[in-house]
Amino acid sequence: MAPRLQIYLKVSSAGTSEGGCPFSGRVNMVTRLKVPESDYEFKPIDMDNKPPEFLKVNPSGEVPVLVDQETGLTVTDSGKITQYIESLYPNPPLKSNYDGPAVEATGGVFGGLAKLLFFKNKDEIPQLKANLTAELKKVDDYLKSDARKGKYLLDNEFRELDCMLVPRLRHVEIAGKYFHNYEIPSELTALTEYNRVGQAAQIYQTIIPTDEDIVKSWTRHGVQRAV
Ligand SMILES: N[C@@H](CCC(=O)N[C@@H](CS)C(=O)NCC(=O)O)C(=O)O
Repeated sequence: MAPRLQIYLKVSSAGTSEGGCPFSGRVNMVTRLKVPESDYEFKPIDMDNKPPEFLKVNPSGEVPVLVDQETGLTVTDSGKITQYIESLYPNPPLKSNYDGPAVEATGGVFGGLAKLLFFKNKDEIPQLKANLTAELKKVDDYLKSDARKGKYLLDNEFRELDCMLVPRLRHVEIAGKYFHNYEIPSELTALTEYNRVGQAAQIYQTIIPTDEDIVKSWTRHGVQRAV
């Protein structure tokens, strides 16, 4: 019998489930950290050639998607999927239901990057870069605050919120540089260190996409180099 949880993630160029989608990366890591191997199966989806079986499961065509064969439930959206996994497998606790200041502080990073990459005219690029930096500064401010209790976002364990943020920071780093020559400002010292430690974490190294797959994930949507 197929494993209970069927999890659809974006494919990589190598054909694995570690493609350049930060939402898939979040679910991929949470699954690996919590779910026994016998209970899940990753299904890598080629986004340029979505199989009918996948579109039947999620007609919107977005990844990630989780299908629980035991309950017949289909869950879309990375945040909902990771909460669902946490409800089924409470241990180890990844604090998927955490709703404190780190959520607010980290929530605008990916949107800031997307707005820059999808700029409408060249005149607005400096402002869009400043906006992205302002979002990153919110994370830096939080990391420098007393609310943070360890080397990762919440404490000394790589939690669900780290599974959310680290892949997004990798996109800022790789896509920001490639398309706009944008670099995370070095004065954001706490963020720079968090990014280094987070990307070095074993669980992220297990799923880290190639730079080419990150770039490809944006060019697929028409993003072009502005440098
Ligand atoms: N809010 C969703 C966003 C998921 C999303 O945007 N996925 C992208 C890939 S990274 C997608 O499937 N896009 C449709 C496509 O590329 O055809 C989540 O958190 O899961």
